[in-house]
Amino acid sequence: MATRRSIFSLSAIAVTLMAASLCSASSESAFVKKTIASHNIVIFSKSYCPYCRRAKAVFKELKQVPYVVELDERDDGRNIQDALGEIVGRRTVPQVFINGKHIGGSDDTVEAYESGELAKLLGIVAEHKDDL
Ligand SMILES: N[C@@H](CCC(=O)N[C@@H](CS)C(=O)NCC(=O)O)C(=O)O
Repeated sequence: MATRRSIFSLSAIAVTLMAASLCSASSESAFVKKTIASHNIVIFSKSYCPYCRRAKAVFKELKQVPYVVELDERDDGRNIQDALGEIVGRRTVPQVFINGKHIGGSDDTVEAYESGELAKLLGIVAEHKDDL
């Protein structure tokens, strides 16, 4: 009898943990989607990452202020990175979005800057392009 009760309790705990983990996964995914929808320029970044610094430099050059989510400075950063990875199909940072459109990582952002695509997406005129 006691064994059956223990099995029941363990099953209940397992179900609760699974539900909590599913809930948390969907809340991080909702955070990523809401952030992308609420800001013109979003960079999911890590504060120490040189590729992220390069992506930020692009927007500084264009005199634009991105909304930056520093994943390494948040307790839920790892889960957000997982959710972001599911959405864009990549696990690296930075990941850059403009007006809801996924631009990609640092290399993609620099390429889009150099081709003039970024300025076009932002509706601005880029005077001259520095090497970044
Ligand atoms: N080619 C990529 C390189 C990005 C990259 O390697 N980023 C590193 C951080 S500097 C990364 O995401 N490493 C895995 C991690 O931090 O989880 C780009 O242009 O964005």
